[in-house]
Amino acid sequence: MFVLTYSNIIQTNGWCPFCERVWLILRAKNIPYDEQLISLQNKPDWYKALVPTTLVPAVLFHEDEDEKNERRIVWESSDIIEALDEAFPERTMLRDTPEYNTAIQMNDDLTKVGFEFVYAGRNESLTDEDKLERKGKFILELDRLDAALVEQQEKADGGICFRLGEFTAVDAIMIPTLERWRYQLPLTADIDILQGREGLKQWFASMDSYEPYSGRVMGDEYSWVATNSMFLRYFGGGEDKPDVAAAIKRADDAAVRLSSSFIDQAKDKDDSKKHSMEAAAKLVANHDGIVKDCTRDDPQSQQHIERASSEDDADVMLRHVCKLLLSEKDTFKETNKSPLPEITTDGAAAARVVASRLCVPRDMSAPAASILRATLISVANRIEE
Ligand SMILES: N[C@@H](CCC(=O)N[C@@H](CS)C(=O)NCC(=O)O)C(=O)O
Repeated sequence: MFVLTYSNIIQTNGWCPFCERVWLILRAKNIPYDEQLISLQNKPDWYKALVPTTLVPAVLFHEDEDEKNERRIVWESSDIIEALDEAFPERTMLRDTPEYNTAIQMNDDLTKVGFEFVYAGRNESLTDEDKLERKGKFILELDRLDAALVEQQEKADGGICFRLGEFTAVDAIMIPTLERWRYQLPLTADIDILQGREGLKQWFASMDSYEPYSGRVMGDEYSWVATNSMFLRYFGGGEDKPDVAAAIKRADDAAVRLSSSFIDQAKDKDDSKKHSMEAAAKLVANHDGIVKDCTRDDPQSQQHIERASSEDDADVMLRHVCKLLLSEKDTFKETNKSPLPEITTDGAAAARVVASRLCVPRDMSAPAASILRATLISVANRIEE
């Protein structure tokens, strides 16, 4: 068992950086695992009984070979990573070297000053000068990391290069927070962490091309932008403050802008059938939940997105989209050729809602979501023709 916080129901947007580290390492080490998703707002009793801290992630190791059937539960992401290296030593993720320890320390320093800067808005006692000072410290640490990455990349002489050359636990530990900052800070703090930082840019390019990350764990720009207003409501320091309200509006507007180009965004993405199949499988497994979600009249999140009204049309639309995704042929070409089922324009509205509600990596991988969103919008456009 491997526990992730993502809820299968489309209502919560769980990102747990600690789960993501473990998830990525499981994939990088190619360890077979089952995942169990739990709601953090309403943790199941079995989980509370099993994990003393009740925090996620936790991993249940079980060995069925030789009928030993040993079961061992490990929690705390750092202990889990260590236990995974012990149990599966073929491709270790931890390193006992000064370079590794320095990289971990540098990341600790960066996240400390980064969160002190990001959450400064919540602290009423801070002056503008204090906030500026926090920003300065953050920028300094980002530059320090960038310089270390450039140095590493120079040794590697171009091509794929992780924090210490090859992929290690330090990359898995770094990526969840850096990914969030990459997409959210341009909106919330007017900071593009990649701007002028070639080392960081190269590192992201290496991560983006690393399948254990990009094939499932990676979040995408739209999901971070679309959930930004939720983060701001929780952690921004109060919606009543004009700058927080303005940031929420900026985030929602940016999400709407991005959603208007889902088809274009999918054009240069990996559109292999594997990803269409993944999207189709998710639509089938969660069909009833998705129909309800895109037509509900009391939405709990993304309330600015107007929901569709007919469950029947949503149902017909989703079945059609699923058929397109499952077809042997190119999904987009099929979208334009295949006859549309009998459906009203409310089916188009439902398709647009589902595309805007899809959240990565909660619901599926980034490549699968990219194909699904583009297919939904193409179908919506055809219905409205
Ligand atoms: N030190 C822990 C931290 C885990 C943690 O804080 N998980 C959060 C989710 S990001 C959690 O379970 N929160 C639920 C709660 O606080 O009840 C680790 O590294 O595993």
